[in-house]
Amino acid sequence: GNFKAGDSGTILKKLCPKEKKCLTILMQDILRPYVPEYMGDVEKDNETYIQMQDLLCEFDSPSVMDCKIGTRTYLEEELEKARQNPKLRKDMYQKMIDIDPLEPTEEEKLQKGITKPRYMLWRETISSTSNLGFRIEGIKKKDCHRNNFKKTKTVDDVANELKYFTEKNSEVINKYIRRLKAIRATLESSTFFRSHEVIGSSLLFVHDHTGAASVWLIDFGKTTPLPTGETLNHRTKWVEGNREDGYLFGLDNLIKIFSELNSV
Ligand code: 4IP
Ligand code: ADP
Ligand code: MN
Repeated sequence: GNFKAGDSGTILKKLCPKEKKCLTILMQDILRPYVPEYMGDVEKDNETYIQMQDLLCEFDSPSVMDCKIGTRTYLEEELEKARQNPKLRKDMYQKMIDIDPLEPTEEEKLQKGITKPRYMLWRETISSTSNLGFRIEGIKKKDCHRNNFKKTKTVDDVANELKYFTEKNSEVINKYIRRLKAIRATLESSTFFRSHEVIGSSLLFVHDHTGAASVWLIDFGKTTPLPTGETLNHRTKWVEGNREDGYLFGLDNLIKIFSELNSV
């Protein structure tokens, strides 16, 4: 995969230039406390890796949840590319029919392939990405890994998964809510955030049985700087060309759903 063990307290992730650039800027931004510390690059087996803080190392058998934030999961440039040169992806066609054999059109069935934006857009609508602006990608607990959240869509679906993840531990839930609100306030005044289209990035939730709990921003492989002077508000609806990503729309919803867990 993309990861290798690093020196103690660190992990190695295959270098992606876009992500490296983001982490470099983030080390000087007010968001720094909310992202893994970036410690430079290392070569291993003829591959370059970025070395970063292992966010799990302070926890004792942590439970981990990855939520992909935003209403859009592909770059505008991928849309443009698919229009110029529509490459048919057999793997994505296969992933589609594994979930819903009735989804492909007659033409797609003949081609046995679909474009990447076709797949990504459909994935957004069957999950909570399009309606809530985030989706659960995976939950890992002591003896159970799950990543079958492709059709987790409604507020109730998500709330049920959050109850399973937190086991309704109110200390943990309250720490998550406090941290998410601090992240939101920091995002709203971050220079980095204002000036980047944040696509495919996740919030990583980590807690353990001692009641320790925290959240970090991870995965900047598709996070893209805007042209100088341009900014996003991350809440406005996306229309092609405005580059909005719905990140704060998603974070608002996530905070709301976490907050309602306490009152039921
Ligand atoms: C995956 O779809 C994820 O959206 C990946 O995003 C994406 O990688 C893959 O595109 C796509 O096939 P499923 O989750 O439905 O399997 P992420 O890496 O954020 O999980 P990209 O390359 O867009 O980051 P391809 O083109 O890599 O297959
Ligand atoms: P990819 O680009 O392959 O999707 P991510 O950066 O999203 O990679 O990371 C994938 C998973 O690896 C996350 O869901 C998380 O469980 C784990 N991970 C990523 N970064 C860290 C980190 N700094 N510390 C601990 N675990 C991490
Ligand atoms: Mn990821």
